[in-house]
Amino acid sequence: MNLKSESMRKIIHCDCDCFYAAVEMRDDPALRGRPLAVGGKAEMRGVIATCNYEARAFGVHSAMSTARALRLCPQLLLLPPDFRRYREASQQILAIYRDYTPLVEPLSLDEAYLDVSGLPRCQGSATLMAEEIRARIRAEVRITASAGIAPNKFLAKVASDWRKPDGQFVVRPQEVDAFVAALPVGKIFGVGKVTAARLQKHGIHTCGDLRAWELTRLVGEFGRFGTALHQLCRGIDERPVRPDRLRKSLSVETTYPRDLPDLAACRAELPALVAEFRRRFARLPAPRPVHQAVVKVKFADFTQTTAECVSAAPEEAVWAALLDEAWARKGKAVRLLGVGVRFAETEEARKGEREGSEEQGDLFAGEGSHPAS
Ligand code: DCP
Ligand code: MG
Repeated sequence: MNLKSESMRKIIHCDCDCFYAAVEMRDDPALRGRPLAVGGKAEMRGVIATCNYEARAFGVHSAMSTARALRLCPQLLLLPPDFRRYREASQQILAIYRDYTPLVEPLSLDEAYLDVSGLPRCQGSATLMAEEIRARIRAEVRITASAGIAPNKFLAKVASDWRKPDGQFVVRPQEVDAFVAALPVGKIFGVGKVTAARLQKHGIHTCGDLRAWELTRLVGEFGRFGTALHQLCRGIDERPVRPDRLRKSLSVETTYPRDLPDLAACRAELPALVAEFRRRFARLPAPRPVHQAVVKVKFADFTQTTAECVSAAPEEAVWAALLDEAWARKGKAVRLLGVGVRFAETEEARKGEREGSEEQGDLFAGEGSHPAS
């Protein structure tokens, strides 16, 4: 670890507020002030992609079934997504970021990391730069964004949520330790509900609590992820902002609170995983050609296996066949299922690899994979 370089970096994480809904309200101001969601129809077993803050007051949120959202908020206005306009806004926002620094790493249509270390603008103040960037998004794209400013990606991303909507929050280097100590472990990327519950059983709620576990214990419990946990709970995250980062894969996975006893139970979970995969796919900052479909199965004994096949546009049936193949290797209860794709290798991706890319190695690891719950 290099504490000095850590404390010297200035990372901004920018995230637009209720992005799809904000674009809809911008383009039809009559929609403002009333609860609004973007998503699929309830009759089609649709899901909410996002909703404005008026709808959130009723408890509506992203990934909730539209049927449930309408029960919570019967007057909810539901619009179908229009990705053309969302992509256009996303491009405008990225151009604003790139006016500040070439070190911009988009995570999805409405989210990006910027490394603004050492820039002369705004007297070098990342706080002022974030203010200015947000003011420009408001003026030029006519939606609002929130920002987190911190010495690394992990903390910048957590911080951008702190003053949402239309706000920003700074974690200064000298504040990192106290800020992280108080964070619930669930705020660490890769710690889903199941892992958080497992830690909670040991009396561990916050990152501060987790520091009591030695590295060997964390690695014993969590494998390679244990090493990352050991650093993250101390607020250490050395991942660079990678402007050329091209993901090699996209996947979603779910760890089930109760093991799935047999193949039929696994099959029954597939539609939900595939639907979540498709939503995540739609949010990629840039469309990519698909090369392979992949299924991951982790059995109750924690052994895991993946099955894959070449496919340019996988349908559910393709993942279903892979699931059968992977499950048959052990033929027992399952704790985790994942579905995903690998993208076709492009010249750019090969170049990125030569330059030594970190954090995009495994299909089902790191920031790219999310619990689908
Ligand atoms: N999205 C989606 N399905 C999800 C989460 C998000 O389709 N489960 C889409 C819709 C969002 C966009 O991605 O508008 C950005 O996601 P965010 O998580 O940043 O959510 P919002 O920008 O909508 O809201 P917030 O103000 O909380 O950032
Ligand atoms: Mg957002």
